[in-house]
Amino acid sequence: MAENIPGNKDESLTPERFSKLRQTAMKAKAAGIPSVLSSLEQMLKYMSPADALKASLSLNQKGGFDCPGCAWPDPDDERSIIGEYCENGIKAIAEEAQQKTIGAAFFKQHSISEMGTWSDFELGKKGRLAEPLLLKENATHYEPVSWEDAFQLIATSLNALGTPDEAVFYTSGRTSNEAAFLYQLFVRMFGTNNLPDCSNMCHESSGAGLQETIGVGKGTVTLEDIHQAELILVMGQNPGTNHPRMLTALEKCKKNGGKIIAINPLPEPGLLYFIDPKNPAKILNGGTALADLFLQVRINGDVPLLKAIMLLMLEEEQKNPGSIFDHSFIASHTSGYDAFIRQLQTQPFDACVEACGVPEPKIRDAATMIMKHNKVIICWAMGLTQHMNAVDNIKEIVNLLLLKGSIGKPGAGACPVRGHSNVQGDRTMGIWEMPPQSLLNGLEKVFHFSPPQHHGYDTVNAIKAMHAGAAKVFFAMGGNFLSATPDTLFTAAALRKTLLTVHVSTKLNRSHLVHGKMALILPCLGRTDKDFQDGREQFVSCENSMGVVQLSKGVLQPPSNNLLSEVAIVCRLAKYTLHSNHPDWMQLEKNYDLIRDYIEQVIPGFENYNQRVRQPAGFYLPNAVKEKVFNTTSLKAQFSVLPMPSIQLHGDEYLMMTVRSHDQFNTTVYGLNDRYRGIFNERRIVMMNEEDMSAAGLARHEVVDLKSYHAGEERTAENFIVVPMPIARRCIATYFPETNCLVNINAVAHTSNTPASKSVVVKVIRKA
Ligand SMILES: Nc1nc2c(c(=O)[nH]1)N[C@H]1C(S)=C(S)[C@@H](COP(=O)(O)OP(=O)(O)OC[C@H]3O[C@@H](n4cnc5c(=O)[nH]c(N)nc54)[C@H](O)[C@@H]3O)O[C@H]1N2
Ligand SMILES: Nc1nc2c(c(=O)[nH]1)N[C@H]1C(S)=C(S)[C@@H](COP(=O)(O)OP(=O)(O)OC[C@H]3O[C@@H](n4cnc5c(=O)[nH]c(N)nc54)[C@H](O)[C@@H]3O)O[C@H]1N2
Ligand SMILES: [Mo]
Repeated sequence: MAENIPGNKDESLTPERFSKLRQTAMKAKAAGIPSVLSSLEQMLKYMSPADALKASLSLNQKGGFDCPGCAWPDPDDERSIIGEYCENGIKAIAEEAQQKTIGAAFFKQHSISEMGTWSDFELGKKGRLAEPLLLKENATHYEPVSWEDAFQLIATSLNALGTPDEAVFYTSGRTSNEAAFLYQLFVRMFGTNNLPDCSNMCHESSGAGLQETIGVGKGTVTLEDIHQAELILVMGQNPGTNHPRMLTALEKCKKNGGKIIAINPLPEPGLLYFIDPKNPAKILNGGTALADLFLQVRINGDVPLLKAIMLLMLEEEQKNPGSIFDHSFIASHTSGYDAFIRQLQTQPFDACVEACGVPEPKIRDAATMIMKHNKVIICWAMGLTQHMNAVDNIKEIVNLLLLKGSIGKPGAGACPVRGHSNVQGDRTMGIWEMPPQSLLNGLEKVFHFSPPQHHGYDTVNAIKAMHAGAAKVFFAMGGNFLSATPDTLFTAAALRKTLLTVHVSTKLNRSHLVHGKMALILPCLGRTDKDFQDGREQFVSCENSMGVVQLSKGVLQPPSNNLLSEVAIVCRLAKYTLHSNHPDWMQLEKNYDLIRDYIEQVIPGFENYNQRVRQPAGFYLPNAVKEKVFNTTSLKAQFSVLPMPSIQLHGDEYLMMTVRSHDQFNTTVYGLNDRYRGIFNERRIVMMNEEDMSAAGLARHEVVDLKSYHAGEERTAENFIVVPMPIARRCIATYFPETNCLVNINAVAHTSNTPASKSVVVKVIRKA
C-alpha cells in the first residue's frame, strides 16, 4: 500500500476519486442559522447530549474552560448565556470530547503502515488515545506500555545523548501556562534551549517585527479598543472561519460608528458580511455588512499597498502640514521619521499600485478613510506572517500606525490575532528557543542552576538538525509536527533519522506514524477534561490574544482513567531524567497553585497570580506600549525603511498561499467542506482566477499537478482539482497541510525564520 504522507506520490488518487466534488458560488454571508446547525450536528455526532450541553454551557464562561479553538479574547463584561461559542469552537470541542477511545486492541489490529494509508480526516475520527503506547525498534505495531517504563525509556535515551543539545522539545500552542512553565524549566535544567514551537510557523514574524519597532512582541489593543476604534484594517486574515467571535467585536465597532477595511486576495465571506448566530433577532433581519471597503490585494502585495497609501497621505500632509500626521506623537515618541519619509518619497506611486494589484481608486478610498480617522487599529494573521518578507509587512504596518499616532491610545493600535488558544501564554512562560536574558536570570535565581545561555533550534532549524543527524531525540508537547511543518518529505526523512520520537497527544495524528527508531505516544487530558490530582480538582490558566490571563477548568469525565495531565507528564519526566528534588516535582504535580507561585517569582506581571487568576474575568498582563513606553534600543517607537518585495513571477508561474478550510483546525480535519467558499467533499483543490484559467487553457474541475522550484529544487504535489474562485490574478490557493510538501525548507522569512507558506512560487501542470 502506498504510504499516504501528504505530498507523496499516491497512485490511488485518480481523477475518478474526485467525482464527489461539488462547487457552489461563494457564500455572501457568514454564520447565521447554517452555522448553528453545523455546530449542533458536529457535537451530537461525537458526544452524548448531556456532555454536549455541559460543554457548551461552560465554554469560555467565567470559571469555565478556555475554548481550545482560537486565542480571540472573551468579553470582560457580559457573556452570552448560551456560551461564548462559535461554530468552529464547538467543532474543536466535539473533536476533543469524543467518547470513543483507542487503545491496546486498536493498535494490535492496525499496523503503522496500514494507518499510514488513512487520510488525516480518518485518523482524527478514530477516537481519543486511551493509554501510553510504545513502538519498539523494527516493530510494525504500537503496543501498550506502563507509564513508568515510558518515562524510564525517555530518561535513559535523553541521558545517553552526547550533549543535551541533541534533544529537541517542541510545543504546540494549547499547552497551559502551568505545563509550559514546568516544561521549559525541565528542558533548561536538562541543559538545552531547543524549544521550537508552533509560533515559529505562525506569529513569529509579528513578534520579531513588533519587538524591534515598539519593544514588545505582542499586540497593543484590548477588546474594548476594538469596540471603540474609528477604523479597523483587517489584513491577511479570515476571521469568519478562524476567529468567528472576532466578528461580534467588529460588529460592535460598527455599531459605535467605526469603519472596516478588509485587505485580502480572496473576498472571504466572513469578512464582508456577518450574521451573529448567538442573536436570533439578527438572524431574522439579515445581519451586518462588515467591511466598508474591500481591497483585493495580490499575495504578498501588502508592502506596496501600504506604501501607496502612505504616499497619498504624504501628498496631503505636504499640502496641509499637520493635517494628516500626528507630529506631536512622532516628535516625542518615535525615531527614524526623517529617514522613513526620505525613502517613501523615492517610491514611485504607479509601481506600488501595479505591484499590489489593487485598482487605484480603491487605494485612494482607503487612504481617504485612514486620513479622516485618528483611532486606527490594524488586525492581521497568517496572510502577513508567512512570507519571505513577512517581518517587513509587520514593520510597514507599524510605520502607518506611527504616522497616525495610533499606538498607545484607546481605540488604536496593533492587533496580531493569535492562533492557538495559549500560544501567547506559552511564549510568556518561556517556550522560546531564544530566551531573553532576564528569563534565564530569573530561573537561575529561583531554581539555583545555570541555564544554558546559547540559543536553541527553532522549528526549521530543528528539522535541519534532525536531518543532519545532529538531533536524535524528538519530544512533542502536543501538535502534529510532521504535517504542520514545511517540506513534508524532507521533514519525514528528518524524523526517521532520530533514535526516539515522543508525542504527548490527545488524538492520533500523522506524526505518530512517521517515527524514529523507537516511538512513544503519551495520552493526556484535554482542555475539556476534569483534572483531579491527589483527590483535588485542579485548574490551569491561559493567556489570550490580548494579554488577559484566565483560568480554565474542564467539565467532562476524561475518556479513560489511564491519562495523565500535561503537568503530571512533565513532572514525572523531570523526576526520572534529572534525579533532582528541587523543585519538588511530585508536590507540583499534586497542587498547581504551587506552580503558579513559582511562575509569580520568575515571570513579570504575575504578582498575586493565584489570587488574581481566580477573579471572574482573570487579569490583564501589563503592556508598556499602552503607556507609550517603548523598550526598544532607542527607547522610542521605531520607523523602518523597507524594500519592496522581491518575488517576480515568470510566464507560467503563480504565487500560491496555503490556507485553512472552514472544516479544519490546523492539521485536524473535521470534514471535507469549505462552506463559505462553496467547496464541498474535497480538499485536494486549487483555487484559481477564471481569467487565469482560460489564459492557461485549464478547464473547471480539471485535475493538475503542482510543482515548486525554490532554489532550483523541484517539489511536486500530484492530483489537485482546479476550482474557479474570485481570487486575485496570478494568485492561487490550496489547503494546508496537503501542499506543505511544496514549501521548501529553505524558503523562510528573514529574521523570524518562518516558513513562507503563503508565497510559494508554483507551476500548474496539466496531466498529459
Ligand atoms: N476553525 C479554525 N480556527 C483556527 C484555526 C483553524 O485551523 N481552524 N487555526 C488557528 C491558528 S493556529 C491560526 S494561526 C489562525 C489562522 O488564521 P488565519 O490567518 O485567518 O488563517 P489562514 O487560513 O491561514 O488565512 C490566511 C488569510 O490570509 C489571506 N492571505 C494570504 N496571503 C495573503 C497576503 O499576502 N496578503 C493578504 N493581505 N492576505 C493574504 C488568505 O486569503 C486568508 O484569508 O487561526 C486559528 N483559528
Ligand atoms: N502550509 C502551511 N503550514 C502551516 C500553516 C499554514 O498556514 N500553512 N500554519 C502554521 C501555524 S499558524 C501553526 S500554529 C502550526 C500548527 O502546528 P501544530 O500546533 O503542531 O498542529 P495542530 O494541528 O494544531 O496539532 C494538532 C494535534 O495536537 C494534539 N492535541 C490537541 N489538543 C491537545 C492537548 O490539549 N494536549 C496535547 N498534548 N495535544 C493536543 C492532537 O494530537 C492533534 O492531532 O502549523 C503551521 N503550518
Ligand atoms: Mo497558528
